[in-house]
Amino acid sequence: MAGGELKLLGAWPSPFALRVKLALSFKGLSYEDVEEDLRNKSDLLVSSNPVHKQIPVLIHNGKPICESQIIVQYIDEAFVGTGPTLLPADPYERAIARFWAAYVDDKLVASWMQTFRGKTDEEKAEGVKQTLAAVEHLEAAFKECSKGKRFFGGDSVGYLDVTLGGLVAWVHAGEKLYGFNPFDATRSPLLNAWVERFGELDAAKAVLPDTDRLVDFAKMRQAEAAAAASNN
Ligand SMILES: N[C@@H](CCC(=O)N[C@@H](CS)C(=O)NCC(=O)O)C(=O)O
Repeated sequence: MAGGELKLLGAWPSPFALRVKLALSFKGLSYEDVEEDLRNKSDLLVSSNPVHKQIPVLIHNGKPICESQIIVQYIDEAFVGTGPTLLPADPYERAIARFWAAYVDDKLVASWMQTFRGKTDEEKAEGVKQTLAAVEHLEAAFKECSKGKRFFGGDSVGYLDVTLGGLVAWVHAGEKLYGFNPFDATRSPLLNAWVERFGELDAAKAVLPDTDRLVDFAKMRQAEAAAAASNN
């Protein structure tokens, strides 16, 4: 069912909400952008995603869709003919793109978060190790999927570009905050160049938040966590 009303329940720093915003931006779809307060979730969010109560949720003509990767796939399928197609047309290539998209969340995001949030230096160091192992696989995946072209999707942005694209602003913020860029030019030259190339696209620039704003947000959250810990 193409067309109709689109409403996105999100939170501006969320890489998962950014993923959905990127898909909508590349497709050229307009939508109502609803900023959720995750400490005081709206009734609409809770009733739209009663299982996880998480953002992002896309509401299309009153019907909610949850989970960022599923939302991006839905957008691609429900708005065929509007903007570029994100998922590969070939079923095998589509399966490969979905495999790597799942890998991004299961391995890269999970271990990268541990580098920020690990409770001890050992936990953080293990996070760095696992992140770099995931990046090594993703560097090879870029080579395989892009076939020597500019994006995972080939000449233009595809599903994996959008999936990983939600993290691009955090790559820059994380580097500023902790001096750690998982996609550094020595270990992963293809992904390092891809991060820059992706961030330069107009449809991405329209959506990705400013690095300094993310840095300030992360520092504020760290200060709150430190204050809470010292009160316990
Ligand atoms: N697997 C989910 C992850 C979504 C997620 O982690 N959302 C976070 C914000 S980044 C959230 O809503 N957190 C609030 C909570 O868990 O209570 C997706 O891909 O959409």
